[in-house]
Amino acid sequence: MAAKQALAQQGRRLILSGIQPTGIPHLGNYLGALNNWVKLQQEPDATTYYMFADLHAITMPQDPATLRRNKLDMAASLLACGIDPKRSVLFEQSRVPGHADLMWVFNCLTPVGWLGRMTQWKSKMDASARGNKVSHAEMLADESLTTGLKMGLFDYPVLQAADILIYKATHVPVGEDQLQHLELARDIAKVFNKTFKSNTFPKPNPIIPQGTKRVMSLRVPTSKMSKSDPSDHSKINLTDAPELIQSKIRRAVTDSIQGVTYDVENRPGVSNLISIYSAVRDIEIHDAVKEFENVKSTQAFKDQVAAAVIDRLTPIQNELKRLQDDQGYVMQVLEEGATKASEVAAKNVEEVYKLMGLRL
Ligand code: AQP
Repeated sequence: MAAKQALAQQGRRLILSGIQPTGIPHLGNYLGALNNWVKLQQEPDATTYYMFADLHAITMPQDPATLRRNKLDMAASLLACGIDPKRSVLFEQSRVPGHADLMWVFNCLTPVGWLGRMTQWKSKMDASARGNKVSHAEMLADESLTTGLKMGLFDYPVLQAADILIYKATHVPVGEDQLQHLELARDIAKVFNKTFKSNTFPKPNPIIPQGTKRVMSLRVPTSKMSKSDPSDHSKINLTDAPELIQSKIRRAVTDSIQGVTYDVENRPGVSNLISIYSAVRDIEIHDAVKEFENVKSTQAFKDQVAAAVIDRLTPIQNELKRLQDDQGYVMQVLEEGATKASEVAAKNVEEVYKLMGLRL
C-alpha cells in the first residue's frame, strides 16, 4: 500500500501560493495570480495549497476589524474566482501553527546578511529614507533611515520560506518581484538539509505563468496596481459595479498620441489598457491591437476595454454576492482547509524537530 502511494506521489507537483488579505483583490491579483491558481488546480499532476497570508499582512499596521472583514471578503472572492475546495486546500495561514514554528527554526539558520539584501523591506520604507544612493547595508547601519522598520517586515522572507517548505512544496507560482524570496527559500532548504544531513526539504521551483500580465495602476501606469494604493481610481476591485469600472477606465491616465499602439516604454497607460483587454479576452496583444485599428477616439477605446472587463468580471461578481450571503459555507471551507493543512504541517514539523534533537 505504502509503495503504491509512493508511486502515485512520484512526479507530482505540490504547489503553494498565497495572497495577503490587505483589501479587496483587484484586477491585477486576478489576472496575475488567481486566474492562474484556478488553472493549476485543474492539472492532473498538481496538489494545490492556497493560503491567506494574514501573518504577512500584519508586517504592516492593520486595523483588527478591517483585517477580519478583508479576510472574509478575500475568502469569498477566491471561491468566486473559481478556487474549488474539492481540488485545493484553501486556508488561513494563522490557523496553522506550523508556519511560525518552522520559521523560528529557519531564523536560527539564516544569516542576517541574506535578509539585508532583500529588496522588499527597503521598498516599503518611506520614499525619502529609501534614497537611491543609500545601499541596503548603509540603511541598516543608520537607525534614522529605518524608522518604522519592524523585525517582522525585515524577516518575512523567512516566514515565506517556512510557508513553502512546511508542505514540502515543489513549485510556487510567483511574480518576478518574488523570485528573490524563492531563491532564499531554496538556500534555506539547502542549509537545513546540509546541517542535519537529510533530504527533508525539496528545492522549490518557480512557476512563472505564461502570458501573465503585470497590471499597472490606472493613475500611474508605471507602478503596479496595488491593493494598498490609497487612490481607489488606481485599481479595479473585483467588487466594483459596472458603472464604476467604466468611470475608472475612462479616467485612466493615457496620452495625447493618436491611435492605439502597444509601446510600454513610451505609452505605458495605453499599453496597460491593451494588456488588460488582451488578458480579459484571452487573446494575444497583437490581436488586441488589431481590434482597435479603426477605433474613433480614446473614449471609444476605453469604453471597449471597460466592456470587456465588465464581461469578464460579471459572473465572478454574481458568485461573490451569493457567497457573501452564505458566510456559513465560507467559514466551513476555511475550517476544513485549516484542518487539512494543519495535519500535513504538524507531521513535517515533528520530522524537523526530531532531526534537530528537539524531541526526546
Ligand atoms: N498589479 C499586479 N499585476 C499582476 N499580479 C499582481 N499581483 C499583485 N499585484 C499584481 C499578484 O497577486 C498575488 C497576491 O499578491 P499579494 O496580495 O500577496 O501581495 P502584493 O503583490 O503586494 O499585492 P498588492 O495588491 O500590491 O498588495 P499590497 O498592496 O497589500 O502590497 C501575487 O502573486 C502577486 O504577484
